[in-house]
Amino acid sequence: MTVVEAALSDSDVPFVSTASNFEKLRAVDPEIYDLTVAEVRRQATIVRLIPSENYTSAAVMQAMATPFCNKYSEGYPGKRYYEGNELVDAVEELCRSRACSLFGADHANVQPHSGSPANMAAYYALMKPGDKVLGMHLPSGGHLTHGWNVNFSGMLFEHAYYGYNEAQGVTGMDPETGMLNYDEIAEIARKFRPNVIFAGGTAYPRVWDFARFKAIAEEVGAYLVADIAHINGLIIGGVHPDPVPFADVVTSTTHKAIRGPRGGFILCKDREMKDNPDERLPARIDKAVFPTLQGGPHNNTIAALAVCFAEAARQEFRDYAHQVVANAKALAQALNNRGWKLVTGGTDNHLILVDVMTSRKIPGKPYARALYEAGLEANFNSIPNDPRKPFSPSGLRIGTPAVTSRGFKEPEMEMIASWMDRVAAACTKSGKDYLFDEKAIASIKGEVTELCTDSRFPVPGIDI
Ligand code: DSN
Repeated sequence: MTVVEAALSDSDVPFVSTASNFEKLRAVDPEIYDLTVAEVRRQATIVRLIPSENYTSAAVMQAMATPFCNKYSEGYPGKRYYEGNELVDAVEELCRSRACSLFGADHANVQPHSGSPANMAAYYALMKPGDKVLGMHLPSGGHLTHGWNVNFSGMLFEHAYYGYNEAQGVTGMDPETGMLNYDEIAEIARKFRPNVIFAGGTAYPRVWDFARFKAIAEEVGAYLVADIAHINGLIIGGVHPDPVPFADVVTSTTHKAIRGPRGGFILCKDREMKDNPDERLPARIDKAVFPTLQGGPHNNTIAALAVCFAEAARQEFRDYAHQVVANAKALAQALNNRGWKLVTGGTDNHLILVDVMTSRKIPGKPYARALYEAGLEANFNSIPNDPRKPFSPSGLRIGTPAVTSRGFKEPEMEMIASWMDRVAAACTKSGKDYLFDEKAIASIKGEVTELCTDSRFPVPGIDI
């Protein structure tokens, strides 16, 4: 039985979401109710290793399920286009001020619907179509919105990349170690003269040197944008350097290591604009979000984000962030001990990029599928200079934010590494396809389920 079949079937593991008992939903729409309950069960019975996913608390989920979702409120606190926004204003003010105090920022905009709109707003605030952006090469670990050619950012703006791809002549990353090479990035910036440099990515397992990026940006007269979507929680927890003192603009999603609802936010300095000293950056950012890019904000999401920021300000969250990194290092070490090849050799943060093809002669995609059937949820991913195509690349990306949220520590990282080994051993090549030994996978799945239903490891927001 697959993970999804098991979740949809009448399970003997009665998980319920603590955010709601779903009784109204069941009465009105039994089909969506059934899928919801199945998803609760699925999330509780898998080991979530996707580094960009996490579990929100019940309090965050409850804030999302509030009548704030009914309200239109184009504009900003104190300046709306609809009546009836006094309480929405109070929520957004709280959310903005919590964001500023958590990150030490001058200004926060908490309205972006997600990370891509947050980045788009940064472009609109800082650039004009045709201007130049320098960002991390997507297959080397960057993000679509950092100037990739099929994305608006690569279509509207001239772009150059740092990373490593020999055939495409992309440099800025050490071919042997996979570490960013800041001297090469500076050289690319000197030649390209970007208006904006993006520092940040989705699959770089090492520390971002924001001070160095700032020096490069200053030398070439560019704005620096730090996209901290992946590492936001680590920055708050003090386990990754903080970009706020260096970057002009900081963009982020809200649902990764920080454990909030799905959304986005932008932080910025209160500085004058290069193209108009009479204009200030916070006003430009706000204008770029509304009215340039978005209409009404999602007020229930903003309420939930405010709750997430309150949770993230507590000591427990700092402890959590430290354990995320400790777990990632333990998992990387356990994989290294088993002879897996990891891009950069290990990790400084929450994620690990595994070169599955070199390690076990299996592409990332069939391996991720076999892992999932064994109850381990990860995603296939390109590695720097990947000889394979993006839809069937060499790598696998894993991370520890979600498993740390359910209380896994170093001993459980050993178990995960051992399961990863056994899943690889259960995969064989047959012609062009990769098959897996169903009996071996089912046996691993049994062990994974046992761990996931152990009362020591509850999923936030879901109770047995
Ligand atoms: N989709 C996100 C990730 O998985 O890293 C990036 O936006």
